[in-house]
Formats: sequence, structure tokens, C-alpha cells
Amino acid sequence: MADAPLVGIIMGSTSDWETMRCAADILAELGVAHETRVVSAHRTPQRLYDYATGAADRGLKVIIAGAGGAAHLPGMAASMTHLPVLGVPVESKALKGQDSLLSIVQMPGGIPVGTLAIGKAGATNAGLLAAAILATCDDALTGRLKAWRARQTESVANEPE
Ligand code: RP5
Repeated sequence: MADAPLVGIIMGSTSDWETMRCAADILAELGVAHETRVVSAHRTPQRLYDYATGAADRGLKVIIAGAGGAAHLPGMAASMTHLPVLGVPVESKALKGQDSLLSIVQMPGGIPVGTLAIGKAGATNAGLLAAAILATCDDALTGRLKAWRARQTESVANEPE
């Protein structure tokens, strides 16, 4: 049987998957059990309610939520769970993700969303940050995360060519 997911990756649309798969990829690389779901704040509000209110009881520890445009998903999810929520602003066509970023980052005091960079870099870093949060109570994961960081350091060239 597969391990129960510790990280829930949710996104507002299947069109967000190209970005959000970067979070899933890094979690897979680090051996962190996760699940992926399409949950729209606007189009499937009941699905969002059910997901966010049930997340902790299902054993999830961190939620990564990606959305674009009027990106209410991370904030609404955070309003319905005490779990840490990491928000990824997906790059929108009209405003290049500036709208997504401002929608996600400007939460009122009291309901935090840890907001990452726009696009794939943000999704990758959300995966790394979720792993770092879980690693605080998991020595084996700490080791895998440190090894990943060391490999990244070793891969950086000394010269441009
Ligand atoms: C948001 O609207 C989604 O997160 C997505 O980034 C954006 C566009 O969605 P689609 O029209 O591609 O489904 O809710």
C-alpha cells in the first residue's frame, strides 16, 4: 500500500498543472508522499470546503495551493484549516501572474498564506519548503533534503562555459 499523503497539492484548474507539477516532482524526488487535486475556489466551492475542512483529519500536514488570476484558493483553504498553506501564484495570461501574486500575498492579519514566487520557481520552492517543514520532525527526510541541496551546490559551474 502506498504511504498516506502528507502534502496536498491543490490547484484551481487543470491548466495550472504544468506549473504545479514542479511541486509534485520535487516532493517525489525527496520521497515525500503527496496527492494532487483540482479544487477551484470559484467553480467548485463545495469541493474546496470539503477538502480544506477534512485535510488535517486525513493526515495531511501541509497544503500547497496554486491558482492564477483572482487567486482565492490558497487564502480560502487557509481560512478553513490550521495546517500551513503555501500559495503559488500561477502565471496568468493577461497580467503575467502579478494579479495572482497580489491576490495570494495580501492576506489580512490572522490567516497566513506562505506565498512563493510566480510560476514554476514558486511551485518548486513550495515543494522544497513543504519538505523542509516536514523534515523538522523527520531525520531521514532531513538527510535527503541536505543531500539534494549538496547536489545542487555541486552542479553549479565555476565558469559560464
Ligand atoms: C484560476 O483561473 C485557475 O487557478 C487558473 O490559473 C485560471 C484559469 O483557469 P482556466 O480557465 O484555465 O480553467 O481559477
